[in-house]
Amino acid sequence: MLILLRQGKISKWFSGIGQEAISVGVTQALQSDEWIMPLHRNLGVFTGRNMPLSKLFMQWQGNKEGYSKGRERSFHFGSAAHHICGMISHLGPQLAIADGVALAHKLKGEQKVSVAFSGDGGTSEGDFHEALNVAAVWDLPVIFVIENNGYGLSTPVNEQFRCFSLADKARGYGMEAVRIDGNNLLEVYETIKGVREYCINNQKPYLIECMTFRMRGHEEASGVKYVPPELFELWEKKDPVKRYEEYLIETAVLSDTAIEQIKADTKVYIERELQIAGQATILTPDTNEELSDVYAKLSVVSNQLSVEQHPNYAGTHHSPLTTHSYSTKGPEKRFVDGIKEALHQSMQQHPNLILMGQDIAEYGGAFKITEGFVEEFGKQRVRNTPLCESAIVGAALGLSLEGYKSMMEMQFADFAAVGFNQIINNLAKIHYRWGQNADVVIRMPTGGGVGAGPFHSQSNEAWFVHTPGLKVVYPSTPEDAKGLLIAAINDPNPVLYFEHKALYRSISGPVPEAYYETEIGKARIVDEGDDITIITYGAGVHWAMDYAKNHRYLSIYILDLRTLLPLDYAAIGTAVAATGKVLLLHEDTLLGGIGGEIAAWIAENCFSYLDAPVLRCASLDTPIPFNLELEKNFMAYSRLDEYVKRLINY
Ligand SMILES: Cc1ncc(C[n+]2csc(CCOP(=O)(O)OP(=O)(O)O)c2C)c(N)n1
Repeated sequence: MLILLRQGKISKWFSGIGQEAISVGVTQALQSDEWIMPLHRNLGVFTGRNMPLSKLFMQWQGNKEGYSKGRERSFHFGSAAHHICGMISHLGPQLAIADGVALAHKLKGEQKVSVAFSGDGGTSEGDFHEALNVAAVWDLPVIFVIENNGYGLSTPVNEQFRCFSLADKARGYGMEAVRIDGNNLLEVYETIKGVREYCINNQKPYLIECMTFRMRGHEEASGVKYVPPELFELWEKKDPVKRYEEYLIETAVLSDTAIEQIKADTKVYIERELQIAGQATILTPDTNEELSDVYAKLSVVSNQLSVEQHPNYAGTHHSPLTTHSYSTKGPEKRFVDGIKEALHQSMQQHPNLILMGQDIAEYGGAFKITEGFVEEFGKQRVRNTPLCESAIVGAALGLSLEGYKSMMEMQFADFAAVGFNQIINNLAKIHYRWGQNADVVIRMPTGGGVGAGPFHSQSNEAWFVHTPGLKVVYPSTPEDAKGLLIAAINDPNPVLYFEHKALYRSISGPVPEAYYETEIGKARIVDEGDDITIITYGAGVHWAMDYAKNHRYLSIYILDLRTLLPLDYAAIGTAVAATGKVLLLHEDTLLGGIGGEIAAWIAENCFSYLDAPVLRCASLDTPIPFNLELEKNFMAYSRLDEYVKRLINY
């Protein structure tokens, strides 16, 4: 690797020289179908799972025939076939994915563990603590392996933490832990074997701190000036490969000549594989392919268990799926009931659907949407979570690796901020990066109007609309609340489902009793009209409808976007053409809101239809305030009349 890097034949990569025994020992001690979440020093995990070197070289050359079609660098890729989950640069988030995989094993009653790696530096991340806590509280068979090599990038451990050993951190969570010599291959191997048995038999997590040393810089360019030279001399003597070689000679397992032969054969193998990699075709960008790989296809169910195969299957009744048409009628239900019915029918439909969230089990959730679910579907599928938003999003992804669907309820959309990294970097990017889907729905109780202040009423949908790989839906009616949630759960991609809290019990409408989908990506014409067009979503739809009702002399075309990512551009175009005067209305603040994006699209694509500038009516560019009068003043609705008049009078 060093030679190839210097020759420019592979790109920047992170050396595990001096730490090989850990990756190799761990991988050899596991079954080949047990998931590993490796990090940047774990080449031995990839080679240990027998990934062809030629394809690995193509990966490091950014070639299309590597593991990520040239989209990812160094070790940031995974392969479901090899049960290796690709890391993201942020390190800590990978630990919770192992929780999710372990939960899947537990639910299926499988005799398996998952393994996640961390460096000593990574143990300072909040994600480390959340992942350990969830694993401990849920009694998950997961092994956390820490490679304590004494340094972060350059930061020594005494500037990283104050506990004596990292194993102590596990004890704080009620988890067993052990510190071992990470440079002794057999010690690593035997420890993992034993710990694996412990985790499976006791259904508990375990932490292993492997003491080791990094013999080279963080990566080659950064050097090792900050490391006292005597440490290299000390650790050189403990080199894991040499030690194992000596052991094999001492015990007469191998002779000097046999070792020379192995080295010669390996060299030939490497050269041959490198040559194959060198013959790979040069990558030519294909924009269509780039765009279409962002999302998993709707038909992708490759790693899904069929309903009947599933251990949770109890012969539940399965209704045929229909697509909702607006001629369909149903009993009057509240918005909140539409959500509840969608979840209930989806739980019956998908025995592999797991619900997770704070207080969602016996308590029924902050908004009582899952009331009664735990009695009907059990604690395994309706899971109270600790206050660990990041780890729960990560666990949801882990469940998806093992063919489960999951719905996570954010208690309030505002709290997605502490799970943000997992959502935008792990869930959103995974399919584009290495072809793995994230079959996860996150419910986001959102919006203001009830005097709940800056941290219980934000509109944060725009944070997510800007992230390729996510889908963002935002119903405004009870029937769409049901149909969009069913569609979101059926969709194999990560979907953020925004539900406006003020609509929960204030809005009612017909909700068909059938199990049906409202198609994601399709807007709805609420009303046709000739004077002006209002394009909106969520609470904005009701503001626009109220306004139209109170101003009957105006003929207003109202478009409910329903999905914000992907947007229904055809419907937007038609709505613009209908009146030539467009107002974008949303509860979110103005700057960087979705209205700006749609206004730009209209300017670019519908200029000839316009009879007035596109206007945006949004909330004030301040945090959302608590006092009801201040909140009213903040809300876009308080300026709606002014904007409509400006548009009409233009
Ligand atoms: C969240 C985050 N912060 C900072 C970095 C930059 N960074 C990459 S590796 C690294 C050091 C990691 O140290 P450690 O966990 O001990 O692992 P090691 O590299 O020593 O194996 C840092 C600071 C990062 N990748 N992610």
